[in-house]
Amino acid sequence: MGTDKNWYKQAVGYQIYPKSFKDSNGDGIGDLQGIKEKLSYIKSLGVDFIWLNPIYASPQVDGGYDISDFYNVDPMFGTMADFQELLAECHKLGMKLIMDLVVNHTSNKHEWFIESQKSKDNPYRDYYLWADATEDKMPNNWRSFFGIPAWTYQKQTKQAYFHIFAAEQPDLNWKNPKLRDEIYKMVRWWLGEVGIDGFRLDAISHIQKMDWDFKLKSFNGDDPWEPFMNVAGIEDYMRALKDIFDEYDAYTVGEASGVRSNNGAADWTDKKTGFLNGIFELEHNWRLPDGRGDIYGYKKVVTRWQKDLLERGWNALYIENHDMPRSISIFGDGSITSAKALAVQYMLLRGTPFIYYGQEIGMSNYPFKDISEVKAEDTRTHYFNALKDGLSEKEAFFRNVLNSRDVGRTPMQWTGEKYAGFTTVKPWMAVNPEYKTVNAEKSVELFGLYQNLIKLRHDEKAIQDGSIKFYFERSKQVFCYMRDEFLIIVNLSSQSGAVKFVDKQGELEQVLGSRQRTFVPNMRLQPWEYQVFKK
Ligand code: TEU
Ligand code: CA
Repeated sequence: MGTDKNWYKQAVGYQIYPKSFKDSNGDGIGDLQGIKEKLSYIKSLGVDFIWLNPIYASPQVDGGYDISDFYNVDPMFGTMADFQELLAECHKLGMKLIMDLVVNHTSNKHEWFIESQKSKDNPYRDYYLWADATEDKMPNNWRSFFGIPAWTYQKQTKQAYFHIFAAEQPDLNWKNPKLRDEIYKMVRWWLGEVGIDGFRLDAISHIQKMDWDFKLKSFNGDDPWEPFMNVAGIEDYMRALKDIFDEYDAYTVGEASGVRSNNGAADWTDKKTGFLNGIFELEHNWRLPDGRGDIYGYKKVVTRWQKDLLERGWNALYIENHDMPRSISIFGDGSITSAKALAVQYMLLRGTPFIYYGQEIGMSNYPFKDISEVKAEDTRTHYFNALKDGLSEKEAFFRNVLNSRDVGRTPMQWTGEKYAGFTTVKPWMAVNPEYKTVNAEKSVELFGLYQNLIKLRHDEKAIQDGSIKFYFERSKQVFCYMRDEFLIIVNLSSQSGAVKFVDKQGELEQVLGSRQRTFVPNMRLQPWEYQVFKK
């Protein structure tokens, strides 16, 4: 699809967490036919493509990021035929569809790993990373992102296998050419045979590891992840992937933590020589001790990425995803007014914006009351680790549950009816109690604003790949930038704010605004006020 190689610069993506979008067959779990039913809703928002979180066969230890068969859809979502229907319908509506590509690891129930475990000379042994160990001495002291050691010991061969997420997610050995060929074959199958339009590459900066004797300097900050963050040698694997993506004209966006804005990001996303069409930075997700998003920190990170990728490279923009709490809850004050300001400030930056299902109607964090309500393994581990580390129950709950990624994975709120119109039975995860007032039928204003922002991006060259210049960088609350002839001003605070332009702006006309306003160099902004002016 798509002959214009630059289409993604004016495009907007919509991310769907399939388990929570729409249940079509009354088992309480979202599915592919459910998504198909709702395509016209997605289309009406104006987006250009959909990114589906994993729908592959999976034991669901990590929300589908533990894949047991790359070539099949998990039965709870439907069949391959359902998938083909969904894809065809997307294309008919002029939307593309991309899928998660999870190739840092598989499930421990994948047939490769089942084989690999059997013996040291099994043909699949080197598909994974094994090293000599004893029950109480692991090959090194590296840690997993999920708060556990990065090694799991197996008696029968007296070795341990390596995993940077759950123990049920053994890491693949990219140094093995046979493994790489299997991955490349699978990538070709989805792009060529099935015909999807591209991938969101999961945890891709981790596929290369340092030698096992690398010693961790500390367990704080970024250091514990250093041995598997964008490690030298990864370029070769990325280049090989890129060659395949090009054959199929695929759109690709990477989750590439550890690739720095000023060192790597431009190379990874350079139009001619890069590997991917864009990458998500993960730095802006850092939170204040009270669990809130850090507006000033967010501004600084985003501004730096925008500047560093101005000459070369491309950003992928987002304020929510399946790993983060809802933006209205952590950056906003819970009001739709704040959700609107959050929408405007990021949708007009340079890059390809993504909207996480429900963000367009102002869905907020699920108010968990007790750890027993939490199913997600990693959240539970983090919570119980915090208790072991001496935190009070209240504190551990606050840090690791109320601000965990599960609070943003609740069923989509379609209507004010029972179960929010998502399903007809008790859903796999509770519906947010706010659904009677916050749902797709009620939230037309916020939805309408997203439509307008998407339209601006589609229509205006300046918003697509115009330049960017920042104002008031030291302001703790006002985010303000110029995209050629467009001036965007957003007050990201429930306090009023002020701006004072010293350089001459000339005549400006209002394009969008939370209230009517004539541009003057000195303006007092209302809480969460947004304005878009044009020269
Ligand atoms: O997340 C990966 C992820 O967050 C890390 O790779 C990240 O680099 C690190 O935390 C940086 O500090 C992805 C998915 O989005 C997530 O849902 C999965 O659980 C995970 O990969 C494993 O597949
Ligand atoms: Ca279902």
